[in-house]
Amino acid sequence: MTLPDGFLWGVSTSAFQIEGAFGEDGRVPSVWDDFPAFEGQHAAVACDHYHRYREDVALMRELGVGAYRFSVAWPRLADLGFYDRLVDSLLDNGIAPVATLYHWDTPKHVEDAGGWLARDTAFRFAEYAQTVATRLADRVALWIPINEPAILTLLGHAVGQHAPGKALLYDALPAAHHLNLAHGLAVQALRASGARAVGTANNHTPAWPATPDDVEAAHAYSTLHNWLFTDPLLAGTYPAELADRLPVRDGDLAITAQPLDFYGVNYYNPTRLRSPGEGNPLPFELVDIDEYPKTAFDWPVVPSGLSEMVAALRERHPNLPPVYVTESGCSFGEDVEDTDRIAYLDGHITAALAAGVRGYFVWSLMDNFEWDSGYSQRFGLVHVDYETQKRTPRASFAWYRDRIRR
Ligand code: GBH
Repeated sequence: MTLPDGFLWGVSTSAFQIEGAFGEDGRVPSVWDDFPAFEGQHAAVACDHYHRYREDVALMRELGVGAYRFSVAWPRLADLGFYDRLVDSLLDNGIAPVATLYHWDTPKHVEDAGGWLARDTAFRFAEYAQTVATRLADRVALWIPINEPAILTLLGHAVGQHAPGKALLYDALPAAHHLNLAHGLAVQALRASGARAVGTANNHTPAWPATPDDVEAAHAYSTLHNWLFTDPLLAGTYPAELADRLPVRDGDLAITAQPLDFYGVNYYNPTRLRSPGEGNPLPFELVDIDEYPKTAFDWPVVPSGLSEMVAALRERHPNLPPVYVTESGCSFGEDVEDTDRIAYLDGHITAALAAGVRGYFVWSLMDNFEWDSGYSQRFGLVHVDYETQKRTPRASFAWYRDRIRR
């Protein structure tokens, strides 16, 4: 199979999950700093990437990736020097920098001023985007303003499993609109500062009805998880069934629908739904998918879900820009002989290529702080010993390197 011209092989990480260095160079606290995680774990050191980035870039060079997707920490706005050095080091090693502006680490002072439930946060975010772009736009290849607004809305604001820990159910929906608005304003700011290519990265999941009677439940879930975050960006509309709950003002949907150079899909697994039982305030219930193998997180391994999802996106949005898989990966045990991860990646890369995507980014370069699950879940091509900070490439690292060479 021949790859499209300019196909990008990459790896992804995010600032909060790897950097550590909480108190350094003027970093301010974020909503995640003290959010409860598995066994009281926290990310104050994490992979100490802030101090070890040269070693990590050297690993990526050995891996042979053409691109590295990282995120800039909004809490580090006062001193962006680290990202300057990181970007230069990537370029010195022939790796294209792909920068996400925001991967969930909201500064605490922004949250205290209302966070994503406040419209004003979208404008504060655009100012932040402008500052980062002024500093890095001459060297960053691809920009992603916001990582997975769907997960931030649903887990962070509707059910409270992620920071900022709000469990507002449908009252979380204003956050979705403010995130979509922030995306559009940031795209404008990035372009005004000379950004080369701007897109997005959202989490998408095919919604499978458990039985023919559950089609409505699956539709309701897909509307909330998928379409609430694609329609305003790609069509300048909102799904009709949610429109009443969104604080949209005149002109907002022209802002959210900025033309994009690419569309990033973060894919992990499909979701199975059934109609809600009595007393459930939501129009669906999740049902276990048990006819596939599972990862350590218990997520079903379904490579075909990736091609199915890309097809669904193209069907709903015929103007969908070129697609990159901006995250795909799995958590398995600590073992460095990770044949299960190799099988996972092999299946998902095959599905991605069949779907005609323009790039594939493995989540993740190395084991890292998995949000509320702390260090208990390992997603890395590289094993990290959190006592010594020693990095050890797993078998999947060598496999991915060979796959890229091929
Ligand atoms: C991404 O989110 C994040 O961008 C990244 O920071 C994170 O480390 C990575 O994934 C791994 O988690 O239990 O079957 O219902 C992923 C969002 C939300 C995707 C939960 C899978 C659960 C599936 N995930 N979802 S299931």
